[in-house]
Amino acid sequence: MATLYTAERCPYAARARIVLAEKGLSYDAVEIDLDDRPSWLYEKNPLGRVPVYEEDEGLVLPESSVIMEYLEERYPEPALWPADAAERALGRLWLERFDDRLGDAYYAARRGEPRALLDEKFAGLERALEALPYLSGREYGLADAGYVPWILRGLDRFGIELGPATADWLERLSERPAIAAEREVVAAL
Ligand SMILES: N[C@@H](CCC(=O)N[C@@H](CS)C(=O)NCC(=O)O)C(=O)O
Repeated sequence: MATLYTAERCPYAARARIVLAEKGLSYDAVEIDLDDRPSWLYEKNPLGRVPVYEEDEGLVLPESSVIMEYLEERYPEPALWPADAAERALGRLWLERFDDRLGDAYYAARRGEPRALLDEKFAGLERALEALPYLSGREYGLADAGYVPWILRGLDRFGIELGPATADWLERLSERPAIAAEREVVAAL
């Protein structure tokens, strides 16, 4: 049995929760109080951050995108990267450029900085989703799982009105039990 050191309010941890759920994997979830982190967390991740994914066999893995990629390789079914190499590469680019395409603007708005930059990033997502049904291309995948935690949290926090393509995308995603479960986590925060 694996363990996920996690926090319900953490969107990075949500990435790992979503992928574990998509793969149908059981695990122990250890909820970390981010305002009073246990000192032993730093032994698992010197940065003291969640998520950390740990296996009984000894693997201790921080960093949400690394955890997602590991789970995808270790448990290939159901596949969460498209079969097409170019689509996979573009999906990985979404994850690689997350800070630029959404994260930095999200956290700036959370610090109370003007919303304009965040609105611009949502407009960028809308343009991408007008062109293709998923961030990872023609099929749902890790890029979508990698962005949706911030969309779910941003809707409530910033009262964002999604463009039609992004709203449709979110509706399609929400039909997936893994995303519906995360929506419930966010609703209960
Ligand atoms: N790059 C990390 C970021 C993880 C992260 O920032 N987690 C936050 C909670 S959402 C955290 O643990 N913050 C505590 C800190 O930064 O000291 C990842 O992708 O896993």
